[in-house]
Amino acid sequence: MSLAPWLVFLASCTPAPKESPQPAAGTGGNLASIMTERGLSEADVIAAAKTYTPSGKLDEYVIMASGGHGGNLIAIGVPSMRILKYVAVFGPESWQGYGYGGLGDKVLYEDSRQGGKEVTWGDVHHPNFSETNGDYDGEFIFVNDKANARVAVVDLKDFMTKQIVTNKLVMSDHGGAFVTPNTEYVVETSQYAAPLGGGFEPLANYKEKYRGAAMFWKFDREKGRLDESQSFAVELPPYAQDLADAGKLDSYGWVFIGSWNTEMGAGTEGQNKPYLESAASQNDMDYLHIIDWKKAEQLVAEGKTKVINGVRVIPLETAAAENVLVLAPEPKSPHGADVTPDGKAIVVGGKLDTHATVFEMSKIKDLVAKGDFAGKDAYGVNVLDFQKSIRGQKEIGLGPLHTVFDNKGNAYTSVFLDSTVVKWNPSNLEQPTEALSVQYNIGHIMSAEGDTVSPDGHWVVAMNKMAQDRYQPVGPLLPQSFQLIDVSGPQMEIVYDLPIPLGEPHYSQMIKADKLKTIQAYTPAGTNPYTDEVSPNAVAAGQERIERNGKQVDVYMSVIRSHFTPDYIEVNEGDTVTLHMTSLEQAYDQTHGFAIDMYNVNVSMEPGRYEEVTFKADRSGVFPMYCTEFCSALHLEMMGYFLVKPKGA
Ligand code: CUK
Ligand code: CUA
Repeated sequence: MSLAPWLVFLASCTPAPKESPQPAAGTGGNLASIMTERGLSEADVIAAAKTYTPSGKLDEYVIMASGGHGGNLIAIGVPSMRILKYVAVFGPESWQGYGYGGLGDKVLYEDSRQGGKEVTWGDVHHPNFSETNGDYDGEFIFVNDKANARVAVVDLKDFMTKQIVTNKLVMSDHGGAFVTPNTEYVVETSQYAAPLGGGFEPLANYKEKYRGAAMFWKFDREKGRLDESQSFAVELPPYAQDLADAGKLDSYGWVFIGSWNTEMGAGTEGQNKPYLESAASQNDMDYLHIIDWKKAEQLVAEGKTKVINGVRVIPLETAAAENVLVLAPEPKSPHGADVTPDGKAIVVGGKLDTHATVFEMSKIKDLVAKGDFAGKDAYGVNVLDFQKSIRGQKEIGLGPLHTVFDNKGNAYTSVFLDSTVVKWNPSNLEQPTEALSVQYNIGHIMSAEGDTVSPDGHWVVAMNKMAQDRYQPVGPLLPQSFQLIDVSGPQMEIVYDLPIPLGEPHYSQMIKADKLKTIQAYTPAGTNPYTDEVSPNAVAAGQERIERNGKQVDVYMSVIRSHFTPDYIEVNEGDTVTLHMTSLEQAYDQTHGFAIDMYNVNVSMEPGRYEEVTFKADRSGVFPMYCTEFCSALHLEMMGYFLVKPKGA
């Protein structure tokens, strides 16, 4: 990238001398004096020039980052690193009016963890864009909830959560939500083993009764929803499956999942046994799980499944016998399993090993086809020979976790204990590595279009767990920290630090912004964002009304600058009230909100949107209802009254 000559000139100026006639502090204007005042180096100014995005200019990329145990997603522009939106997914969010009485409640609460426990949060780990031919297509993004084994579908035409499905087999997941190259499936694999389908088993029965599972959620692109009835699972041993990735190109049809507890440590069990932590770290090798999902599909079609909680499951014995599941030893308590863009290799980072291990897909396929196995595990699953399965190993540093790729054949591995990003070449393991220090303790790493068959290069993001001296302190709970790294030059350079003031973002993906085709309004007015159809209960101007049927009161309301019609609703205590609200706006950015004070009712009314709120008028009194978005000069006047007559009045 070439800098404007004036900037190169100014940036390379030595600090202005004291007696300089240049403006003094606070009077602005001159780059050299600003650099002096603020103590900026030339490199700082170049970093600023690479990332600063003037008012009115748009970013080239958009990151969708997990909000961790905040339960949401974060949209961030690149290179500016400006936060664009939090997308509510697994928890209520009042700005978006999600979880406060509107239609979104059905998505959020209806399928919230079965078994009678209402769950109002999630732990988002891995967002994945929908793909077409192995490339992000910008239509949807999927995320998993590690805490409650759920997967959500977010529609990128309006950045709204449209569906949440609950995994009915397992209690927690981690290897999700990964998509196959044409989004045939959204893959969700378990983490902590438990009896499949729920139910009680003592820990002493861990090996016999506890299991993991790889869930293949069928994606119906037409409907934009996961189709539970077409989904299936593969039963897995209780090895604490970890990160997963779907094969592409040469490895299309396969899924890879790491694991870290092949020891099957189950904690102290209240006796004199080691903690799970140390029990799970005994073996030098754990197992990379290699699943042939094309073959799994066949077995499902042939009915070679058992049904648990309504889910078709390929039993472990069948998966083992048919080589739907094959294992390869991987060192040691590994974390990431990342498929290279050409699909020819799988890079595994061993948390307790100093290497990245590169598995070779052609070798794995050959060995499986020839039935050349080194042995079987305790469940009869075929195990490949380690040396025969790999391309090689690369010394990376202490605690390699995740690996991403650029457009020049390079890999970038996050190294947790060393706090570095290490650049290396998975096709040429002799090539020396290059390390960049990051601040601090990097977890995931991400690159521009990095999980596609054709990464873009230029940008890598270090997603750091710790940030103790990077930002103004805000109490003992600190933000996490994203560092934007320019990898376009000969050396990696950190060009921006972004604090993430939410739960711990585990993974993220970065998409070319022009792939996103968002709508400006719901058209025509009265469109239900969850069905994409005009609601039969939407109203045009002049059709607004209140209908009473016994104790049911239906209010057909329109919303437009700067009034609700009707703006006065009177009901009796004990009535059930349903508000059918139609925004009659079509102008971009003309959003209203609708709230009823003291009734915990709050929805967002983007242009053209239909909303519906049903609640019981169980408290008598006078309750103002008002617009929560500053929508016009008469925004404050956009209000009305909800009156509830006390019983017997
Ligand atoms: S995990 Cu968090 S740093 Cu859930 Cu992908 Cu590796
Ligand atoms: Cu409508 Cu404020």
